[in-house]
Amino acid sequence: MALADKILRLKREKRAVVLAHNYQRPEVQDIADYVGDSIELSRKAMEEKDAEIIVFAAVDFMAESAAILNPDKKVLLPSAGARCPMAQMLTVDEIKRWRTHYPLLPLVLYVNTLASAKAYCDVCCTSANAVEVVNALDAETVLFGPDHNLAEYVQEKTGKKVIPIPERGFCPTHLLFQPEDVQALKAQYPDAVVMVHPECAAEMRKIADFIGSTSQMCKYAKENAAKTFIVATEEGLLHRLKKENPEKRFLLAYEGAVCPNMKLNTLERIYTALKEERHIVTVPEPIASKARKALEKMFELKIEKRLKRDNHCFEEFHTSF
Ligand code: 5XR
Ligand code: SF4
Repeated sequence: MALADKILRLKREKRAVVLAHNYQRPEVQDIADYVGDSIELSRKAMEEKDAEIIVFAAVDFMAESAAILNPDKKVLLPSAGARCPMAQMLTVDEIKRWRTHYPLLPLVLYVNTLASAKAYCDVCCTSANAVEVVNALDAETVLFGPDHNLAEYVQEKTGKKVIPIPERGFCPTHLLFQPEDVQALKAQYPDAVVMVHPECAAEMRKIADFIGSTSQMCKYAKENAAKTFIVATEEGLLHRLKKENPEKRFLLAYEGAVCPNMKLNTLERIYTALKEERHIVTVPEPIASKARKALEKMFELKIEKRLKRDNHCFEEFHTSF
């Protein structure tokens, strides 16, 4: 029996759900119950009331968030080595140091942080809602970590002062994108629309037609009439974009833009993880409850804002997140 079929059978037997991040290998996305960004996936897991096991095909911090938001389920990370280097860049000691310097400023942490760091922040954000979260805060200056490019983007969009902590936290994969590669593709496809992830450097944001998270790119590509898109984010997203929009053309802005940690989750590892029920991701109390508060605050801030703007769009909040 093919490996994919073996996984599907085991999944049914064990009442497991496989969630795959947008950056997973195509064959992993294809056997998953849901494909999305980490928070979308964690929320999907919350809706799966009958599921006992969640196989979270992504990296460490994403599985941690799923475990925090789904304390009654067994969350498995198929590859124990799948760690996000950006999340490693902000330690608790570093946070404490900045907190001592700026005791009165709110600390906003991108979800790309470990649970131990989240436990020390006031509110979390994703790349999809960072601007809204910072806007909703009653403060003109905020501490923001760990991605300094996302911090800079949020500063531009909100007009608030956004202090990056650490000073230069970054995603090694998104920093590979260069404007010259996009310009070369543009010369070949002059009508192409350029979509850029906010973890990319400022020069990339300047040449973007659209800046957004992976989930926002999917939405934008579906709704935009253009036929060709140049995409500056991890290559895994192109599989989903092509699948959802078979009549459109998607070009990766730089062929080497691969997150090696995301790619550690192979079908073989997913099968073994499910069979042996490993590697179980747990977040000890009280870290989990503090981190959960910061995640829940993010959901609340966004709800309040939406409700203020339009009383009818509560549903929209859930689907567009
Ligand atoms: O770079 C990432 O880790 C991916 C991503 C995304 O756009 O999917 O930036 N993840 C964050 O937005 C976390 C949200 O789920
Ligand atoms: Fe981390 Fe970048 Fe990989 Fe996302 S793409 S998991 S931020 S290293």
